[in-house]
Amino acid sequence: MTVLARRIGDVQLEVVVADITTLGVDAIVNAANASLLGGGGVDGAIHRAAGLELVAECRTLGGCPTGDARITNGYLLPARHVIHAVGPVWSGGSRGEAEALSSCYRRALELCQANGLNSLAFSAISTGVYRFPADQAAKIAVHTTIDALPIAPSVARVIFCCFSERSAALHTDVLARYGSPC
Ligand code: AR6
Repeated sequence: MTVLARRIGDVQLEVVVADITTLGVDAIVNAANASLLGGGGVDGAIHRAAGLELVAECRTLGGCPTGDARITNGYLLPARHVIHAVGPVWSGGSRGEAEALSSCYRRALELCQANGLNSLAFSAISTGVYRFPADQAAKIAVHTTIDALPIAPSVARVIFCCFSERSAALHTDVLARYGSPC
């Protein structure tokens, strides 16, 4: 369900409430851990829906540091690719958590550009098991994405895929201040 859609230049940005494994975009962004070998939450849902070939490809990557991201195929998912971003574990906010979370969004957009991708959907990285405060995370997600759009001119559509109405409201509050309705 689309909650809000805004246009900034040639790019459409949307807040939707959905299960990210159902979205037919060029890439969905997973909230992974540093092993890249799967886990619970959205990571577990993506691995279940993609099938075992996904974890087989992830094993070849040798993990990923916090704040960075890696791209794989999407296998049985409707999405062509999965971008596995490793968000920070929240530990009070003074250990570089905001910078690391921001870096996840920027790195995902860089990977889209490097692979010529047009559409991507972000999960709300770090806001579940990793306990990043959802309001602060939504601000970082939207602000970083908008700031980084110039580094990813291949991208024409960005979805902030929220799993709850509350998460969607937090993203909507920030995104509504930008661009024009579409
Ligand atoms: N579609 C969209 N969003 C979802 C879905 C889904 N199917 N399922 C959950 N979410 P989390 P984290 C939302 O805990 O905090 C894993 O075990 C959820 O409501 O999945 O970055 C990894 O392996 C929340 O808003 O990721 C890591 O070990 C958001 O996704 C660890 O959890 C992120 O919650 C990463 O923790």
